[in-house]
Amino acid sequence: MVKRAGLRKPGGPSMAVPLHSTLPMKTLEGFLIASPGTRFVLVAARFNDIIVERLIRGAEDALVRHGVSTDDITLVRVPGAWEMPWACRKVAESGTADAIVALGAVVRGATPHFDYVAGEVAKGVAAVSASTGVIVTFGVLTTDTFDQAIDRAGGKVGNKGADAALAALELVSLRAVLGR
Ligand code: INI
Repeated sequence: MVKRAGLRKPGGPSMAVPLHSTLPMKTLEGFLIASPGTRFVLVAARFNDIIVERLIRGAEDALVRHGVSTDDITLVRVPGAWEMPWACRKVAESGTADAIVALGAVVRGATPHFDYVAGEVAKGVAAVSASTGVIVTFGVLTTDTFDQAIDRAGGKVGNKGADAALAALELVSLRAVLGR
């Protein structure tokens, strides 16, 4: 007899939640394949440049390895993470990008400055995507230490610039399915 995993009442002796759906539901998802001519804009802060440079290289490398031409990747530099929402909005409204990848590094210091900058860049970048409908992915590190940032910029925890670039690539492909 095949026993199906199913949802039981919360609070029961055991809550069996299926890890994979057994139902043949329709699933829409994107792939990591670029259509020729898809335009990506990397909006990157210059602050903490040692880290951000690695995020930029990670993003560029990920896109190129997945078939994006360097001619279709544009880099926009801004002074710091605080300026990124403004730049992302200008790029989004210009109609020149199929997807924007926001890249920066906000590292906690001795003052509350971090909290203001980190909070505003996250909210601001999300707001640009929500209000314009343009894909904007988030490759902005917010870490307690410089070492944690290095670890996530091509160090032992991967490269968040590459991750954000691949997320953008996937969403462009998903958008083709979902419609603009
Ligand atoms: N900008 C960053 O990108 N990362 C930081 O860690 C950071 N800290 O910690 O101060 C930072 N500050 C600069 C800020 O983004 C603006 O460029 C500046 O305030 C001028 O508007």
